[in-house]
Amino acid sequence: MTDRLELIQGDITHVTADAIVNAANSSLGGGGGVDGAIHRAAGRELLAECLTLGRCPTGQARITKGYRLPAGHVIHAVGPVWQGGRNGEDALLASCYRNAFALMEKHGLRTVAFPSISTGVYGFPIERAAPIALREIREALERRPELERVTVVLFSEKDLKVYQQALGA
Ligand code: AR6
Repeated sequence: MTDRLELIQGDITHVTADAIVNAANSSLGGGGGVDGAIHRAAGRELLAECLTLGRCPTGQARITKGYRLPAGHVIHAVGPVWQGGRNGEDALLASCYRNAFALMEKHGLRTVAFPSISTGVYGFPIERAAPIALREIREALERRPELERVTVVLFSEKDLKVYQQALGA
């Protein structure tokens, strides 16, 4: 199972996969962080498609094409803003991963790359987010034999170490 899971350090906009996941906001209108990088790399047609989708509530996800990205699709998942940890943030974060996998199944996609959702601008502590992300990914790999590869792309070496530690724990 874990042979289908990989943790790498890098820029998710360079990843070739059936889908990459975007850490979006509810407007789906683009933003900073990984969202800004994905929109810049995909080109303006991505924003045009996003704007046809309406708002996406926190914890949910929407799918678009990948346009100029090497990835075929973008799954836009809206993570929770960290509010101290007692406002359902853990469950909402888990729900992003689950809904992303549900979209993959619906569209027959087999390979996917995730960033560390919510742990940038949205302030979710990465030490708490990593075990939640990895639990959901492992569960999806167990349940869904059609999934060929799940890659988590960490932007910094420090973030990669946090995920590696959580994977080993
Ligand atoms: N590749 C992989 N990871 C990246 C990249 C990249 N190119 N760029 C940043 N990261 P963030 P959030 C990492 O802030 O916390 C946006 O404005 C980053 O280091 O992108 O979910 C949206 O529009 C961090 O570890 O997303 C929303 O308004 C992780 O990606 C808001 O930010 C997530 O950081 C969402 O905040």
